[in-house]
Amino acid sequence: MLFSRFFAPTSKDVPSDAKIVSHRLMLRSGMISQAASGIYCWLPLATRVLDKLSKIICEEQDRIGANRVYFTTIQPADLWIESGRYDVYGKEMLRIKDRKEGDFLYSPTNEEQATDVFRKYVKSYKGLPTILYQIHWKFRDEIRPKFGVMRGREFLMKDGYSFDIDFCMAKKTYENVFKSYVATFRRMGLTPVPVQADSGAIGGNMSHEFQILADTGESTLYYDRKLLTASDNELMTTYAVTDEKYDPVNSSIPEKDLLMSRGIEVGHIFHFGTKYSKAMNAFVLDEKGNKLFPEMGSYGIGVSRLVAAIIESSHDDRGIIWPETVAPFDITILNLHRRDSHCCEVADEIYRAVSLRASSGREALYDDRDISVGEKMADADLIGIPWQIIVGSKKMERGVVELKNRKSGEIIEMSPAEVTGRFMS
Ligand code: 5CA
Repeated sequence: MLFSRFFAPTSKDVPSDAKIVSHRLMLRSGMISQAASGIYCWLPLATRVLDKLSKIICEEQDRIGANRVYFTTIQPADLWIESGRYDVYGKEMLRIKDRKEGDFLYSPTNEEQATDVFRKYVKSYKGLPTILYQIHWKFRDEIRPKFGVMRGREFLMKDGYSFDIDFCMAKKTYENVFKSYVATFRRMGLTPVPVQADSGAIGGNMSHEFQILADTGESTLYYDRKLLTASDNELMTTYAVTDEKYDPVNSSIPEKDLLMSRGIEVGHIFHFGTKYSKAMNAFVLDEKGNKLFPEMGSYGIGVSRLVAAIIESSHDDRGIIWPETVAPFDITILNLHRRDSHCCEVADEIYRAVSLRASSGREALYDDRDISVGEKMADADLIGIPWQIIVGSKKMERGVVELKNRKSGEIIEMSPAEVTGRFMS
């Protein structure tokens, strides 16, 4: 992609109303454009990151046999009246009337709809277990949207719904999803901290939140220091709770081992048994022809919130530092002297070579804009692409270009052939 064609309206101005670093950096790097309070357009850089996150999520969901679907963003109110949640949900739900005065709503979550799809098609126990999931926009009319996309009103969520034959199988599914979430967040360059949680409006009796430690997080966590070194198997049982569940009097952890941190909730999983299957009469027939109400769970990831959470955990005072797996591009090529024909030739050639996807599989953003060297370098650091290939006339006199790692700041001089070779393997 040529930067001269790329829509990334970067800015040096620090937005005064953005209180946390991720919000400031998302605005300054031209990732988002506010449409209304808590409602944002996702511009190209941000869209590319959402796509990278979604791809990782889908690959990990595939591994546990979950099926990707699109439920609807607009749902008929009837489903929610049936489950009993239509009145309970209150003002967070955006209620809509169609032209025939029919009651609809914009999905804040899709338990009812998943249960409805399930009951229409699955009639026998042989159809279990089933997991359906989607990555789709949600709307919750939050009373206080804040911190940009961190707590928005419109946000992108991965939401999954499982149906199992009994509690034992449902627990197994829950554990599989738990492990797959740990793997998912790790692949995004994050260290997830799973904590036992309350299940709130979703209901249920087994629930974990996945938190990312950050001072700007809205949750307060109490956890055993062992959690920081726990193996995947130990993670689920190591003591960690949110402040809603923390009981200082009955805490089983000695004070010296108890840590307290702020965290950003990037995922939340729930087991809620037959709450929805019974309320919505979603049953299958068992081997003997008896009615069986599936044990259900639901599993969310805040995909759009993750973009902000990753920036909170990976930035410096110059800008974003994207982990390689989720970066909007792998490489940015900076042609510092657009009027120097030698620089242009070399930069063009490097761009052609590394962005030929068939051979390199890499995505490159080529900064061919006619702006100052300082602006180009500042934008590259702000946008945070993991590798910068810098082509400048001084170095070219010696036949070298620079390869800079955004994270470490390390710069290595290389010949153009070496640098392309480095990304072709
Ligand atoms: N139905 C379940 C899971 S499928 C559910 O809705 N869970 S949730 O309410 O906990 O939301 C799932 C995840 O979405 C949260 O962990 C959080 O990361 C994200 N999320 C929730 N509300 C917002 C919001 N207002 N803005 C951004 N992300 C949000």
